[in-house]
Amino acid sequence: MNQHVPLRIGHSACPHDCPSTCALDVEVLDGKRIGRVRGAKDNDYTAGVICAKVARYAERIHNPNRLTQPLRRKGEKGGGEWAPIGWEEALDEIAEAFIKAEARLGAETVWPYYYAGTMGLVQRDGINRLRHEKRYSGFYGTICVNMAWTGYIAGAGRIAGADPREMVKADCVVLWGTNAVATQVNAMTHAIRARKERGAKIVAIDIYQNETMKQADLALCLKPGTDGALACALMHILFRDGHADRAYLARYTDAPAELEAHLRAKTPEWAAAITGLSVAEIEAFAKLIGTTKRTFFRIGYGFSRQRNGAVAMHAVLSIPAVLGSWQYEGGGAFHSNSGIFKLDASVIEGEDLIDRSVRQLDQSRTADVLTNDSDALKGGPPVTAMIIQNTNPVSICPDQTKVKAGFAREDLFVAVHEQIMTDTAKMADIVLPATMFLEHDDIYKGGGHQYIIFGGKQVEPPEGCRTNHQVITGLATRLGLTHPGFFMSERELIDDLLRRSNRGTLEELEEKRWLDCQTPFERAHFLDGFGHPDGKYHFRVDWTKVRTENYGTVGPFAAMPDLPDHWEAIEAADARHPFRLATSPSRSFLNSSFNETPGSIAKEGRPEVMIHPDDAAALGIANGGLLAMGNERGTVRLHARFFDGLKRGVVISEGIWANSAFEDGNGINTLTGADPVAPFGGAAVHDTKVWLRPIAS
Ligand SMILES: Nc1nc2c(c(=O)[nH]1)N[C@H]1C(S)=C(S)[C@@H](COP(=O)(O)OP(=O)(O)OC[C@H]3O[C@@H](n4cnc5c(=O)[nH]c(N)nc54)[C@H](O)[C@@H]3O)O[C@H]1N2
Ligand SMILES: Nc1nc2c(c(=O)[nH]1)N[C@H]1C(S)=C(S)[C@@H](COP(=O)(O)OP(=O)(O)OC[C@H]3O[C@@H](n4cnc5c(=O)[nH]c(N)nc54)[C@H](O)[C@@H]3O)O[C@H]1N2
Ligand code: SF4
Ligand SMILES: [Mo]
Repeated sequence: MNQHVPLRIGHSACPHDCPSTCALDVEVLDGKRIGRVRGAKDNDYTAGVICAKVARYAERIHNPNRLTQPLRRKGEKGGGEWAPIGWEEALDEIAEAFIKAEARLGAETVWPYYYAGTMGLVQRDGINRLRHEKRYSGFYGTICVNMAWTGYIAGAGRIAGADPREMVKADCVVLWGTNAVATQVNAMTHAIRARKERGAKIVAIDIYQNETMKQADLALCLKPGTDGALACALMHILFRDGHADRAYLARYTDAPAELEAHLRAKTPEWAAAITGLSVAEIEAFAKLIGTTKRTFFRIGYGFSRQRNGAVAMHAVLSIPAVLGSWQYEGGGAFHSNSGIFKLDASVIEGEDLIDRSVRQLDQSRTADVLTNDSDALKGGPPVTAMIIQNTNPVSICPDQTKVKAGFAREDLFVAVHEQIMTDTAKMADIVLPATMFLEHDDIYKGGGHQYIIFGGKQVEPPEGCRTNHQVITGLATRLGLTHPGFFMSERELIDDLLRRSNRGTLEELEEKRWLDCQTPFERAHFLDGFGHPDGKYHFRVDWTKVRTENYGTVGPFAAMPDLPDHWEAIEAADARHPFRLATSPSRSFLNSSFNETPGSIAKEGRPEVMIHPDDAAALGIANGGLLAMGNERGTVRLHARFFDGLKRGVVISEGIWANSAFEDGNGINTLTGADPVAPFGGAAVHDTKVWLRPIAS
């Protein structure tokens, strides 16, 4: 192999579904191969630091297992037998299948299905242009952010917050329900700088002693699904001890007196019983934030993946409002910056063609949609044709047994455009090989920061791979579509997006590499008003009105608390299912991505479940022993790992392994539920009751 003398350093952005969206410097070895990938030093958010799995991206992009040839299924679905076919033939067959399905059952029987395997706006969202022009069923993408964003908007009115770089000016950084060391390493970079430079305290709140908790000065390990209780007790203490900022509350919030009265019963003793924390732990945390004006709440997604997640998010976000932390540089909260960019992607997405009467099918309920549940189908026709890009539902969607049954339906035609032979690609009728990000052009916006970054093509793809845009335009031509976006190149679409958004041109962006879209301090800290019409932070919530775009009304609205609270809606353990399972992220995989790369597999080992040694002893489970873990949805077989950094009755299985990595082919999502989460849908992947049983070897 060519010994790593880079021809040049190429510039890009990490396309993966990670809040960090790192600015990258890539060693380009020749026209086809890359060497090391590094974080851009001159980007002040990335600050030269990226995760190990992307640093060794060469092993993913040059993986011998990459798909490079369109394939047609031979034999039964999922049987693993394929015939190579040409690209033109493959696209012809997909277009024909779509036309036939539509003729039989109407356009809504076709479901273009995509998610955030790439976060590039052109390659990820271009599929919407196809579906809008054809009036195919819409994709209501709920699996990741729905509960979190609903809870955040309920309080703050929009998805934005303090400049994430301000964390270095904080005197206390609270990492709430995010395993930042694994899932967004840059948040850690900035938090640790605050500790080094200002002696800031780092607090982490999670349900096990993960790598982030180990780095914290104060690590609070609570029971899953009890964050709302902790938040209420903290606010109770802040009012009790005179640390609530009454002047701020009067000016910037809707119902401070009501909140204070409501919190009177939410004592530390009350919360200790619910959370499993000690009263002393709760008091110590409250004292720290009560006496530290510059407290920065970095609020993650993890704790929102519970059936009470939206309520919990709102309760947690209410703490900085009680403290008035928003007034200070280095204070306030940050969850996501999705609300600040205001990019006009109307051409990429074909927005001029949107027909709002077309049904939206809920991603989190894929199991029900594909097994013809009439509620999930909204009374419309079954789904009988799909094209899938950038997602791996047979692995990552809840209620996997049903998902598999859906994909096995003989009357369902599925085309999967993928980089590798995933669990989903295995179930396809046609498989199309996809480019990776360094092989195509795209534009990215930060979730965890405020930059727009251009990611230009650096190397030629393997012969046979095509971009998402090429596939979508290839289908559009065959379907006779006319939207101008189908006749533009990727670069033209990016340039158009920038110009429409008053963000300059592609040429300018290419030269600058990134654009800082940070809003001014006053706005980022909501000092010019929160995002509601009255400009106030809302402690009082009418959950029916939180989201205007809502395709999955679930409720139960009447049961949801209208002030910050602990809501008992989780899947509580019971006599038959004495454990609560969370499927927390692994450091070396990114959802199901990288679970195919040798370096990541070596680091993660094998599918395991972490269990408290005392629980294991009571069940006769040996360390490393094979066990069955199950509930009414199904059973998985994996190995036990003793771990005393979690509460008894809680078990953790890190990472989304390929289904084939499990002893019986059932992946971890066999156990998780596809029931829609309140109030507008989503997947409670960390909220699952299970039983465990040793398997004699
Ligand atoms: N290495 C790696 N990085 C990733 C990902 C990955 O899979 N691996 N996934 C990417 C994606 S798509 C996303 S959305 C982000 C998500 O990143 P995060 O915001 O970090 O969210 P999660 O990964 O869901 O979970 C974070 C933590 O929440 C904990 N948790 C679970 N239930 C509770 C609870 O009830 N209360 C509290 N306090 N904590 C709880 C979990 O144990 C976990 O440690 O990360 C992205 N980055
Ligand atoms: N049990 C459990 N389940 C979970 C979670 C959990 O924590 N626990 N997390 C949930 C969350 S937060 C999320 S966001 C989802 C994520 O679920 P997915 O979106 O399915 O996950 P990814 O692994 O990020 O990406 C899927 C695929 O996109 C492909 N891909 C990447 N780039 C491109 C491209 O340019 N073109 C094409 N055609 N394909 C591409 C990759 O090869 C990969 O196989 O999983 C959810 N499911
Ligand atoms: S996966 Fe996240 S941390 Fe790793 S390089 Fe990509 S954006 Fe950065
Ligand atoms: Mo996600």
